[in-house]
Parts: sequence; C-alpha cells; structure tokens
Amino acid sequence: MEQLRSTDREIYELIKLEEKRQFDKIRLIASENYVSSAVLQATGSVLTNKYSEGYAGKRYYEGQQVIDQVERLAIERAKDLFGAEHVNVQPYSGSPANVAVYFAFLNPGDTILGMALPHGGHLTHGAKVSISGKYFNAHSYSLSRETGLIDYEEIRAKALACRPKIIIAGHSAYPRIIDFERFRAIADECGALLMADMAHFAGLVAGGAHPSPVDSADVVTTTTHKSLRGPRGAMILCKERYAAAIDKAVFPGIQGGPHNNSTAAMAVAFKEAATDEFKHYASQVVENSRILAETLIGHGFTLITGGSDNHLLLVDLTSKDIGGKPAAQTLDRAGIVVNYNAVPFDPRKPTDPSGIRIGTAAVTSRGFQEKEMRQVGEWINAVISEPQNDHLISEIAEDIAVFCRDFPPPGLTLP
Ligand code: DSN
Repeated sequence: MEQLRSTDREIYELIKLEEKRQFDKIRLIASENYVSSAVLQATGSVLTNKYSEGYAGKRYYEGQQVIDQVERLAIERAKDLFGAEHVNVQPYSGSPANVAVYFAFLNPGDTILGMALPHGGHLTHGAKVSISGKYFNAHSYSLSRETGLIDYEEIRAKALACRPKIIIAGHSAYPRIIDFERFRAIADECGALLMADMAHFAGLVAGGAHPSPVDSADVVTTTTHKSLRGPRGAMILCKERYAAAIDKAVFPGIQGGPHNNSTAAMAVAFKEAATDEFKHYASQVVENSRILAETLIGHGFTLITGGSDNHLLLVDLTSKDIGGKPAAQTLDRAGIVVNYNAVPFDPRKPTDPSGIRIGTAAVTSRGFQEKEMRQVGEWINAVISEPQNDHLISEIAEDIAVFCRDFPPPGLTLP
C-alpha cells in the first residue's frame, strides 16, 4: 500500500491499525471472517471505476465488454456452487437483497412472517424499526421457551392464522440447523412463498456442512462475506420462474449500478468455495463450534439450545451474574471479540441484554482446531469469572497476541 501511504497517511495508518487488531485478537463475531488475498485484490481492482446499470447484454452504458463477462462468471459459479436455477449477484448487501425480494412479490401492507428479532431473526425479517416491519404487516414467530429451538407447530399455527404472502426461514443468531422441508410444507399449506435467508450459514451450505435451502425455498438470499468468505455483498438465488421478478426488483427496483469490483471478488470466492479445501474448512467451522460449546458447558455456561450444530453459539450469561454488554467489552479488552446479544425471552434491554453471540468462521480461517478452541474456551471462562481483574485481563490479552502469531489469517501480513 505504498501509494496509499504517500497519498493519505492517516487512512493508511488506520488500515494498518485495523490489520494489527485483526491479527492480534481472536475474532469470534459470528458474521465476520477473513477473506483471501485474491478476494481482497479483486475488491480493490479497477472494476470499481465502471458503471453498469442493467444486466449482461442489456446495459444502459457502453463499455461493458469486460464487466458482462465478470458478472456472467460470478452467476455461473454461484449457480454451480449452490445448484440454483437463477442467481442475481447485484444486491449491495443482505438487507437490500431481502428488501428486493419483498419488492418483487409484495405490496405495502401485505403480510410476512419471520423469526422475531429478539429470538435471532434479522432486522429485515419484519422488525418494527426496519422497512420490513413498517411497510408490511409483519408477524413473527418465537423460539420454544423450554428448548430454545424453532417450534414448527407454532409457525404453522401462526401462518394459518395470519396467511402471510412470504414466510422467512433464516436467522442471525440461531445455533441449530433449520428444517427447510418443514418450512416448505407450512408455506404450501397456507399458500405462501418460502424465502430462506442463509446469510450466516451460506459457507457451510457451500461446503456441505449444513442442509441447503435452495431446493425447498422459492427464493434464497445471502450475504457473501460471512461464512462464505467473500467480499461485502449479497445475492439472490431463485427458481427460474421468479428470475424476471427478482432481477427487476433489484434493478431498477431498488438499486442503481452494481458494484463490479465486489461482483468479481464474489466470483473469486465462489471458485475458492468449490474446492475440497473449503469443504474441509466448513466442517472444521462446525466442529470448532461444537468443541467450544463443550468447553463452555464444562465451565457451567448456559448455551441456548444446549449446544451448536452450525458456526455459532448463543450464551446466556444470567447464571454468571454479568450482562452481555459488560461481558463483551471485557472480553474485547482481553483480546476476544464477540457481540452482546439478546437471548430468547430476554428480561433485559436489547442495548444491554443477557447474552453474547460467538462464531467460529473467522478463527477457523486462521487455522484454529480442537486444541485452540479448548484454549479459547478456557480464556473466555477466565475473563467472565473475574471481569474486574484488570491484571488478569491484560495478561490474557498479551498471551492471546502471542498465541495469534502462530495463526496468520488469510489476507493479512504480520503487523
Ligand atoms: N450484522 C449481521 C450479523 O452480525 O449477523 C447481520 O446482518
């Protein structure tokens, strides 16, 4: 980044600081990852200079000789990777992708049914503060109070009562796999479209470590930068019969020109995700999650649903006598980065809820396996047991920075 250093020293220094942070800390935010150098290079390429409203072969500006090829390649690779009939790779991110689906099929005031935000749904699954909850008649389903699991009978009863046009299967904080066929049956029974939001677990689907929603759902949305380990961006996969409606909803419906640099980087990430190495990665992500769950349970932590079979854990800290926010802040000072998170039926405020969410996608990318995950669990326990012990916190932060040197993440150089 020599040119950046000479043009803008401040931004250069800030990027270097962030690089050091990403190197020295154990990043357990469930939606984050480390992309490869190849993905970074495509993201930072001259494709950022080009406007290309429209779709390959039907653009509104000239000069698309290269961009059309890039976008077609990204689409073909995504179709192969997920077995999809049609893919749109233009959504800027996950929220616009979800809004595009609503724009394709709904009128203002129409009914949708998604997982409640405090139970692990996303803002765009109908939360009142989001456009999805303001413009549509949004109903939500909760998790079981007893088990923390999705209650398919409750969803069926709600769907038959409110008759949604779209049912959303997907989450941002649910530690178990979803039964997409059960959702399909419910959608069929009440005449709804089934939309699956696989943003969190798309990488696990690509790597064969999680069931795919692509056959069961009418439409599937996903970001490309979480477990899928691509650039910031999103895509919509759908049956061929919905292709025209989806494409029109993305452009000109809610977006202008696609971010071609991201499209190229997505194509690179899809190529990487089609390898055996990525399959191994995806199953290691799940295994790491299971091992961390086991270690934390061994130290008396309460895990929502009692464990994990995907890339994330949701920990209820009530029994540890600490709120999610102070816990997340103290862990960060110790070099372990998580986010505070509501747990189902949380009695505390969303701004200081009872839990933390932990994900294993990023640390698996830097090579953590069983031994390392058990050590991470020990550190989390030590910090949460003595959050006021500043000496201990500083010591752990130093140990973690040294520990991390042996696990250089993709895309980063030693700071
Ligand atoms: N912000 C993402 C997450 O952390 O799950 C969802 O968009």
